[in-house]
Amino acid sequence: MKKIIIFTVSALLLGVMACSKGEAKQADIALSTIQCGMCESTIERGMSKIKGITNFDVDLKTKTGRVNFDAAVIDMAAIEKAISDLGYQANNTIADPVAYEGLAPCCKIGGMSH
Ligand SMILES: [Cu+2]
Repeated sequence: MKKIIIFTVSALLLGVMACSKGEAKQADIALSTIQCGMCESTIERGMSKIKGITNFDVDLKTKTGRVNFDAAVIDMAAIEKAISDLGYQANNTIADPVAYEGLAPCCKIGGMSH
């Protein structure tokens, strides 16, 4: 009887741990339209509010975003959509046109050359 209880408790604990741990994944996303440091902070700040994203690092030089996320909560399509909603292209997901229009002039394509 005692053995069964211990087994049950440890199985429950394992289940809880698996749930809170989720499915940690990392991916690189091409952010081909970012222009400046403001884009970088817009994306990093915006992505920090998205559920399931644990970290988002933008590298302006390589125009790449490295995302750490919980695959049990969010998938790549939703992540790309969230970036698009901020006004930026993510891999092959083009920027939401309304969000793009709302960006500061320096953050639009070719912005740094003005
Ligand atoms: Cu910018």
